[in-house]
Amino acid sequence: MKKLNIGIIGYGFMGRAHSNAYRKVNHFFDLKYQPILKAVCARNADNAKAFAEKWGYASVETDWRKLIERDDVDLIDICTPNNTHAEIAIAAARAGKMILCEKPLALNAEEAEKMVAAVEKAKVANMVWYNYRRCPAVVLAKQLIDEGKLGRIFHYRAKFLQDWTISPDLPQGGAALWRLDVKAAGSGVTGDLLAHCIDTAMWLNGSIDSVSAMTETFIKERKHQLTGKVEKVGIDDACAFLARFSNGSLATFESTRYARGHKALYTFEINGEHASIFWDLHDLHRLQYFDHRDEGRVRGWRNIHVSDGDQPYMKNWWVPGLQIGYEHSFVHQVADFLAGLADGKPARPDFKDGLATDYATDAVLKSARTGQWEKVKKAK
Ligand code: SOE
Repeated sequence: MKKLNIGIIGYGFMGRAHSNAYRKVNHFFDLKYQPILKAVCARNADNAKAFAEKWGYASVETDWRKLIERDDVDLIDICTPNNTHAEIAIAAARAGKMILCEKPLALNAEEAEKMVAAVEKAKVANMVWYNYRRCPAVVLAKQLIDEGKLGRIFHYRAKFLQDWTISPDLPQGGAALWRLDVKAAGSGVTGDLLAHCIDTAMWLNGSIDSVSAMTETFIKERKHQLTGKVEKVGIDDACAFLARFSNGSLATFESTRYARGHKALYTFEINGEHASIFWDLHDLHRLQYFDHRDEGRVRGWRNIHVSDGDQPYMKNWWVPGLQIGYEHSFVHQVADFLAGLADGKPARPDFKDGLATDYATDAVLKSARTGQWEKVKKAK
């Protein structure tokens, strides 16, 4: 087995999710590559050391530039706030490193274009962590659509609802709260949550042609954790948009962090000529499927428990009936990345797919400003 030395930057929520995936992947998937946890990089040396000990990283760096210069690191995994992705990724590509980057790829499409150009010039393997594509039930949805089971698609309906920023006392900026600071995040729910919905939607239903959006910032000012001052809030707290897909189907997308009672309610429903499907992140191992071609007397929504060996990824886990969860989507993404390295068929979403999503989120934010329908640029 070939060793693939990982240098991870950032040790927050995603640092843990990715590290867990690197540690587990070879226990469950037969692969030609093995990730080796070489180094974790973070500005705070004590925290980085504690993380390295907990997860088994062999060394610690406090400057990402040093990490990128290291000959014993093959792959840079970027788990830092959005405003740092472009600079790190472009430098890593120039140093010839493979790059796995957290979503969204960049603050905006302009930055993302430079990242795509850098990885293409350096010819380095690259991928963006849109992990929900790797939930077995979502992959089953993809299979059903690609097999034509739904027929012509008329509607796509997606939502991502949360409720964690309702309090006006919640500060913005700094550790854990950078998602509320527009300088670090680029946008609010559009780049953080709708980007997931858009990535899945374009994977399942093709490219988005145009969008018409509205956004709102409900809490206009919040104390900034780093400056200690009350500052204007620049992110969108909520966003809803209409979309036309290139295949002619119509869509609605909605996201908010102000839906009391919902923590991470990502759902999508797709209605086709023959059949419909529905998926819900809170019940992620299930896919609901309605097929109009079933015999009338027994026709109805099927609630498919995706845990059988002939369903996506499941032969690698337990026995039929025993489900898996959120963290496994990251294990699957690493498994597919490593398999792609071995067989020369790179796993996706790659940086170009990440750019396509950034084009869509840029168009959504533009439409919210102009009040007009906006065309979505296509990644060439
Ligand atoms: C925000 O709360 C967040 O953690 C996103 O940043 C993730 O991408 C999403 O998967 C869950 O919610």
